[in-house]
Amino acid sequence: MTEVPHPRRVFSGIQPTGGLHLGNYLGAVKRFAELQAIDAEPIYCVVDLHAITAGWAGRTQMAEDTREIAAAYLACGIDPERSILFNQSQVPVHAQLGWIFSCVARLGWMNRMTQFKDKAGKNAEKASLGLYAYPALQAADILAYHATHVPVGEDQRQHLELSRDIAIKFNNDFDAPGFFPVPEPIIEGVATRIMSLRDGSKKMSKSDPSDMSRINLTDDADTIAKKIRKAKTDPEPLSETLDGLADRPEALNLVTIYAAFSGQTPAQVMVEHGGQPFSAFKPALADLAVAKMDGIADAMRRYQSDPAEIDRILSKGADRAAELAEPVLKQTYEIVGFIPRG
Ligand code: AQP
Repeated sequence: MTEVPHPRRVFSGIQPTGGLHLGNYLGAVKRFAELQAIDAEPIYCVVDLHAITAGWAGRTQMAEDTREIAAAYLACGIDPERSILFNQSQVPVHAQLGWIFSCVARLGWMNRMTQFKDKAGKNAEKASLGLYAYPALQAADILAYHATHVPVGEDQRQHLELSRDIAIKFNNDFDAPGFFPVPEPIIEGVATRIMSLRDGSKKMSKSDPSDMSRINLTDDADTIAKKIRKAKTDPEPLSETLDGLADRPEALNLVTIYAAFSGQTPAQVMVEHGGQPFSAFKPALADLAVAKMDGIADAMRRYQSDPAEIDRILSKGADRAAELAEPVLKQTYEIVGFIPRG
């Protein structure tokens, strides 16, 4: 087989395991929307198959959570005419290719995944096989489209490396040089790891039991301002320079959020705000966050009030996604030597 370079193609996904927060927005979705100006037809997926790896929210909740993520994508500027927007379970290729990749990935690789260790906790024996195999399905999500670039937050770096290893090993083991591209993560900007507002050592997360730990995309202006006002900090004012925040993760997190919203570097934020007490910096950050998130919660409510329209957008996106993924699966089966139905 001759190696043909793969054209650039962007793919990323978000699990419907609860509403999106500021970390998902600054680290992922805002970037997804911006990439529409650079990339033709990026693919953005609501990865619902992944959402049952760590438990089931219930039938109604599952569908509502899926629509909520779709509404968040749309409200944050994903345009279904310029991007392919769909939910994963509508395109069976993901699961079919995921099986093949489960046979390519090595147990030793999976055993190193820190996210499995974090999510399975102390009782790993009771974790699902799906949670363990999750990164092989994630590789299938990406490679089903021969995607070459994957915008994600820092927490996904290790999974992306595994996707790269799977692509390389499939190409080698099945004697198909260059068939799957080796995808590159896009982990750019200052906001690739936004931390909890209650604990600067933990990332902001949907599954954190404390709602005060995160700013939700559905929060109104008063709630956003209150959460920033109450964010955990130490009693000292901001240091004069960024170096002075090295051992102050909560303060550094607030400066990082300010930088991400204002389009500055954290060092530039310190030129303007260094030395300020939090009684001055927090209100400035709250005003900025409220202004920059203005309209997102309202737009989400508007989309969510019309679930039939969301379902229509997802189905149309799934048709287009299937058009791209099915030929890749067909070629993969041929490479493996599976006999097709006559
Ligand atoms: N705190 C964060 N800072 C920057 N980026 C983040 N992402 C998640 N948290 C942060 C990025 O958002 C995208 C979607 O993530 P996901 O919901 O599919 O999975 P996750 O990383 O597991 O997100 P959560 O909030 O932590 O969910 P739960 O609590 O369900 O595990 C990804 O690109 C991710 O990097």
